[in-house]
Amino acid sequence: KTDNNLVSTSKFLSLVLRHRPEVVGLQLDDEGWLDINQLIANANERGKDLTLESLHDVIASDDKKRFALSDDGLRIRASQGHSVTGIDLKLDETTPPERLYHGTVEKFLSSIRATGLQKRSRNHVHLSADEATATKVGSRRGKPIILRVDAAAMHQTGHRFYLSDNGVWLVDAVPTDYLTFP
Ligand code: HQG
Repeated sequence: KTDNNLVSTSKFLSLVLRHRPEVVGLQLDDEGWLDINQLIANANERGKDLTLESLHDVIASDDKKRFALSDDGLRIRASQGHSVTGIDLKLDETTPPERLYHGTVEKFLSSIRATGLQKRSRNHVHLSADEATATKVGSRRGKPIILRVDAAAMHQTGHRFYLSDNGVWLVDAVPTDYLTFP
């Protein structure tokens, strides 16, 4: 398998498992899982080349470990990044490190200063544990701007933090008071 195939399969899985399971005629269960054999069968029916092997390749090699298998190996889900509503990943609430980071771009700053970080189309605001990761996240949209989040203070005042299986910090929102702008 070439990297191109893996990337394209990873993008397809992100689409199905985070945003639009209906493209393969399926619904995620309450915790975001899909049955692997059903996913493959339905994808194949719709002309999408997907095999058990390519699926396992992507799970193992994906650069951000975006997908996880259930313990019994029969189901797959995205570890974070969902916009599908009504699912609960059942992540444990976790005490965050003192500081977290968010990578964004200039054009969003005035809005972020006004309303804080909001989840927009996704189910959570995504925060990074280190500036290098936040820089990569911001770079997807242009010249990255890194905001620092006072996670300790947020946590102390009762905001809940969740850590996805692939190391992304998830919160409902970050009020401006807890943000430091560059
Ligand atoms: C911005 C990737 C205006 C926010 C990454 C961001 C991540 C606001 C955009 C994951 C705002 C939302 C998520 C406000 C936030 N006003 N703009 N009040 N609050 N924004 O893609 O964090 O490769 O939903 O700064 O690694 O960029 O897909 O979130 O620019 O983990 O696996 O609104 O996506 O992972 O964009 O990225 P997104 P994100 P994957």
